[in-house]
Amino acid sequence: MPLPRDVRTWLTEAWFRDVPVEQILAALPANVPVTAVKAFLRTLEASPHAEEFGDLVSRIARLEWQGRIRLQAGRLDPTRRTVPRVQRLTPRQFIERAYAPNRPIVLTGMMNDWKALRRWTWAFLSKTVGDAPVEVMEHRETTDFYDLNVNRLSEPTTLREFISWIQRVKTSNARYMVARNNGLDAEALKPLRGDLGFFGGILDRRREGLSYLWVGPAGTVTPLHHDTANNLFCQVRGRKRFILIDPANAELLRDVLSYYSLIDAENFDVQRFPYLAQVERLTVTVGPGDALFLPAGWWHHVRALSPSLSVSMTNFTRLIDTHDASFPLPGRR
Ligand SMILES: O=C(O)CCC(=O)C(=O)O
Repeated sequence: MPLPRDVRTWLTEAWFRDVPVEQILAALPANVPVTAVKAFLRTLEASPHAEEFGDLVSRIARLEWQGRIRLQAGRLDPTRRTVPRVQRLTPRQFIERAYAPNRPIVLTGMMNDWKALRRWTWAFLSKTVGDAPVEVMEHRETTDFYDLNVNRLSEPTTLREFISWIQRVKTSNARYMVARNNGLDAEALKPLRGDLGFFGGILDRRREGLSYLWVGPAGTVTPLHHDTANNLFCQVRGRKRFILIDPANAELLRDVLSYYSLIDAENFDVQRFPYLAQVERLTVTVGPGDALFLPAGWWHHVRALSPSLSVSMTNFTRLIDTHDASFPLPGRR
């Protein structure tokens, strides 16, 4: 029986990190056959590409070490143990405190001019744009990796029907209108755009098509993942709890499916993923009028604590090329 891919990857890494064979065998889970492992290690040893594998593994080991150094140094700064909440920042302060250092921050008081904060009640939305055709992700409870299956799970409905369901259901993760389904660019939702503000100097109002709408009941969960764009996550109604993890925890990239992590951020399984014992989580809750800056690359897990409506914006004035992510994605080959 061939060894599973994750076991082969783990063995390859351990072998090229010069972990002694006895130590590798001692660390094997009980259900992995030792004879198959020994045979696999022999193929590694005999591989004509052993040098190239060795180079790659050494590079990964050094990147992980560099991440650990950064994290250890960061722990000396108590302000990094929480996500700061700051009242109004100038664009320059925003660049210095959050955007340039790639640090999450909650901006408060900067959405005061958003008409959406006062107008976007469920009744108002049903009345004004209730007929808008929207795509809602359905049956999310049927698979662990629902967000990877967003296209397959999306179904058309109207905003009115969806809002009425949100009001009826107490808490649920079964249905969620997520950013990728259909957003503020949809013709029928365009009347809502005038209700948004612009974060003058931080976001660029001329860059359209980069704002996304999230609508759902209490209980929606977006599992741990990282984006490839900087994101200003603006909470309009309801409350959401974010768990954030610094990308300097490079070990997290060992257990991924595309941009999603196999790790449950709310319940760390340290038995299965021992490196989690060293990983620190930052938790922050946002409510109406809060804008969370989510830096590109930061891992985040999001749970809605009440019926919620959010707009995420990626049209920053000082765009940096975060989309230049030309790495192969595990789980997608
Ligand atoms: O609000 C959510 O459920 C997820 C938000 C998110 O992951 C994002 O904006 O990148």
